[in-house]
Amino acid sequence: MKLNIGVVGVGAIGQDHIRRFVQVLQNCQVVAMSDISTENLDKVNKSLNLNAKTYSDGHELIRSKDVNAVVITSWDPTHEEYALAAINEGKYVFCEKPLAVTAEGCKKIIDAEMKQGKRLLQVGFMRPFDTGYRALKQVITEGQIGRPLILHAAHRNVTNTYTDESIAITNTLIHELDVHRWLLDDDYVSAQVVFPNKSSLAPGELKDPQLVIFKTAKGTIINVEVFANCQYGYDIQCEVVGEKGIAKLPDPSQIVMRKEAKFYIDILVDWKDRFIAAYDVELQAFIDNVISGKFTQGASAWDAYAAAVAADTCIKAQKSGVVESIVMPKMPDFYKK
Ligand code: ISE
Repeated sequence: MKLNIGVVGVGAIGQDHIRRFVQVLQNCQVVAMSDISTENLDKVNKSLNLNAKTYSDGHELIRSKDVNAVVITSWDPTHEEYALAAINEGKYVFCEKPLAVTAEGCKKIIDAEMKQGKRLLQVGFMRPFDTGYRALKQVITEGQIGRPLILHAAHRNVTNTYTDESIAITNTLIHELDVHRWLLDDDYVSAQVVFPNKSSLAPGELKDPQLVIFKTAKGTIINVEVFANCQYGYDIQCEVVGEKGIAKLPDPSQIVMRKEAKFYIDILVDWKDRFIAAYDVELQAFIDNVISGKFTQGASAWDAYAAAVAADTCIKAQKSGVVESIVMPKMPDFYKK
C-alpha cells in the first residue's frame, strides 16, 4: 500500500518533509499541497519534479478524495483547525508541533479522535526518534546512573522573530516538555519561570532568555534555559544528574579541527539539520503506523495535550513569577500503547 499524502503549508518544515516523502521515505507519495502562496507551491513542484495538485485552501485539500493522510506543517495557530477538520473527515493526520497552542485546543482534537473510535493522529515530536536521546533514555531506564535527581537542559536558537515570551513556550520549549516527560517516564507537577537580564540582542521588548524550572511527580527537578536569540548557533543540551552518575545527551558528531592555533568543532545553526535523521525515522514511523493500522510509535494527541497543559502553566508562571501547580488529567485507555 502507498499512502497518498496531502501537505498543508509549504514553509520551511513543510518543504523539508515533502523532500523526505519524495526522496527518502518508503510507501508514500505526495499527491497534494496547499499554501497561501501559489508561488511557493509551484516552486516545490518544480524543484522536486513533483506533480502534486495545488490548493490555496487547506480545507479543500483535506476534503479531497485523493488524499488519505494529511500532513500539517502550516503556521502554529492554524494546526488545531486543520487537525480537527482532517479527523472529522476520518483521515490520518501527522501534525507538526504544537498540536494546538492551548491545552483546550488539544483536548478538542482528543475528543474528535476518540469519537472516530480509532487512533488517526501522530504529533511531530521528533526527539524521541533521535539516537542520542534514545541512548540517554536507555541509560536512565537501565538504572545506570541511579534515580534521576536533576535534569539540566538548554534550547538555544541563533535568532528568532518572536515578539512575545509565550511563543518561546508554545513553539520552542514544547519540545522539551514532550521529550523530558518521555525520557524520565514522569509527569510535571509544578512550573516556575525566572527571567535574568534581557539580552540586548533580543528584538524589541522580548524578555530573552528565560529559565523554566519544573518539579515532576517522582520528585526530579528540571531546569530548561530557553534562549531564542543566543547568536552563536542552534544548541540543544540535556544532562541528567542521577544518584550514581551523570548522563549527557551527545552533541551531533562533527569533525574536530586543529587549525591556526585553535582546537574546535562547528556548531549547527539550522534547527532542521540538528534532528535531520530523527525526522526521517519519525515520518517513516507515521507511514508504517497508518499502513499497519496500529499507532505503536510516535507522540499521540494525548502526549501533545500533556505538553500543552504544562505549556499553559508556564505561560501563567511567566506572568505571576511564582511556582504554579500543573494538574494533569488521567490518560484515557484509548491512548495506552
Ligand atoms: C522550530 O519551530 C522547531 O520546531 C525547532 O525544532 C525548534 O528547536 C525551534 O526552536 C522552533 O522554532
